[in-house]
This record gives sequence, structure tokens and C-alpha cells, in this order.
Amino acid sequence: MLRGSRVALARLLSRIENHPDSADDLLRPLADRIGRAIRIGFTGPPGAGKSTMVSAYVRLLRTHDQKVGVLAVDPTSPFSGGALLGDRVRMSSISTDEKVFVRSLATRGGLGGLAEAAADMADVLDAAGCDTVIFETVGVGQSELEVAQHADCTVVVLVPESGDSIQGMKAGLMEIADVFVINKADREGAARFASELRAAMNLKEWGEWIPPAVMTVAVKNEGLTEFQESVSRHWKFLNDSGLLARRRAARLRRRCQRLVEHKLLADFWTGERKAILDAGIIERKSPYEISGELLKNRG
Ligand SMILES: Nc1nc2c(ncn2[C@@H]2O[C@H](COP(=O)(O)OP(=O)(O)OP(=O)(O)O)[C@@H](O)[C@H]2O)c(=O)[nH]1
Ligand SMILES: [Mg+2]
Repeated sequence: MLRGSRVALARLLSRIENHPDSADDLLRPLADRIGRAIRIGFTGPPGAGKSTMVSAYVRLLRTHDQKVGVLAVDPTSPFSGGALLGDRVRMSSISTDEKVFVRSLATRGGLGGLAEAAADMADVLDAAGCDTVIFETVGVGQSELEVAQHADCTVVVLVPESGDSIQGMKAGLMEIADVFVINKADREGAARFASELRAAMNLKEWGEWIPPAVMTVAVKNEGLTEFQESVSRHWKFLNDSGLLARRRAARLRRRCQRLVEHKLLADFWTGERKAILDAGIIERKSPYEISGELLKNRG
């Protein structure tokens, strides 16, 4: 993979996606090659145009001869099986490019595993020499928001109609945005929504990064230059303010804690402990008493 083989890269990514246990051995020798790539997360409601936007942005990065990795996290809903195919079609113009590596991650339905797999795979793409690694996730569930947290810069893609529910949206998407994109600006209400967003963002304290709101028509490549300028400005801010180093350290800390927790949990539930648990329930003991007993004979 380090000699530039796409086949090897694809194989490594599959291995990590399908056999999380192998990530340790695979990632260890790559550790000192990780950290060069800019990681950008695109998130937002279903159908907002994230994939179209990512494709347009990747084409733009390609004009600067960047090597790009894209990790598209499939919509969580088991009912939207068509979306993946749609993504394939929409991203087909970039996926035949030698210096672009597009990969879809299936939602496993498990806890958090997806975010961890995405982070590991981003590390591999980074080590493989990608200048930019892009995550695309649907911003609805917890695990999608977690994936977004693995990015240096989070782009929240909205549509003019999102303005109607800006209050309800505040809780999740509003907080994580570094850059807002109001895509489908060929539809009515985009400018009004953009100024509403800007007004809401300007309430932030001075000295902080104020997320800009960029209007785009991704299907027509419109607004892409302005978008790129916003991302570049944010990247400069991240570096100048020292926030990049802090964010990355926080991210690594969280990942390490997660790994420790997974490992401890996996080791904890022995047959004997499961028996203690079941016996306690049959004896109608309080959950506190049962958990106390379980933790007493630990280690
Ligand atoms: N009118 C208009 N349509 C757009 C624009 N950008 C994307 N679309 C269309 O919107 C639809 C959804 O686009 P996608 O890029 O698949 O959206 P997405 O957010 O990736 O969707 P999911 O991954 O399924 O959540 C497609 O039919 C696009 O052609 C735009 O700027 N204007
Ligand atoms: Mg998509």
C-alpha cells in the first residue's frame, strides 16, 4: 500500500472494516505516517445533496492535483437500500480517477463500531498519502454524529427548507458545524435562510470561529469556489489558534478510551459472571446489589 498499490489499499480497508480485531496489527506500523491529511466531514439531513457536494468538491481538489479519500457511511435506515446505488452513480465520475479512493461503509447496526471503523479507515487513507480524507454521513443518529467528530472540519449541508426547522435542528447539527452549506440554492428561500443562519451564528462570542453559511447548487458546481475558500479559512484558523492540535488530541484520547472500554467489557462478561447476573435476577435482588457483586470479584 505504501508503494501506492490501490489493490493493497482496498484490501487493507476491507480487512479493517470486516475484522476490527486486525486493526491493531495493521495500524501499528502506520502510526508515524498518520496526521498529514485534512479530514473533512460532510453531514446533514437525508437527500440534502451531500454526495453531490462531495463529488463536486473532490473534482475541485483534483484540479489542485490532490489525492483524495472518501468514506461514505451508508444511511442507517435498512429501507433506503437504493441510496448506496445512487451514491455509486453520483460519485462515478470521481471513482474512476486514479487519485481518488471512494469507499462505502455499511452500517453494522452495532454500537459505535461504525465510527471506530471509519476512524481506522481514515488513518489508512491518510497513511496511503491522501491529502484530504472526506467522510459523508447522514446527520440523524448518534453514530453519524460520532463519525463527524473524527473530522478536523465538519460541513453541515442543509437545504433552503431546513430553515423551517432551524429551532429543532439546533441540538445536534448546529453545534458541530464549522461550515454551513445551503445547497439547492436554486430553490426558493436560500438567501433568507443563509442570513438567518449567519445572524444566529453571530451571537457566538467574539474570538471564536463563526461558521460561515455558503450557498451552493452542487448539481451545477455553483458556489464551490466560495465553499473551498471557507474550508481553507477554517483550516487556517484551526492551525493559527492551536485548535487543530487540541481537537486531534481530544479525538485520540476519546478513541483510546473507547478501545480500553471495549477491551475491558469484552473480557468482563465471562460465563461465571453471566451466571451471577442471572441468579441475582431470579433471586429478585436490586440491580445495585447485583452489579456490586459482579464488580466485587473482578480482576
Ligand atoms: N435542485 C437541486 N438538486 C440537487 C442539488 N444538489 C443535489 N441535488 C439532488 O438532490 C438529490 C439528492 O442528492 P444526494 O447528493 O444524493 O444527497 P445526499 O445528501 O447525499 O443523500 P443521502 O446520502 O441519501 O442522504 C439528487 O437527486 C441530486 O441530484 C442542487 O444543488 N439543486
Ligand atoms: Mg449521499
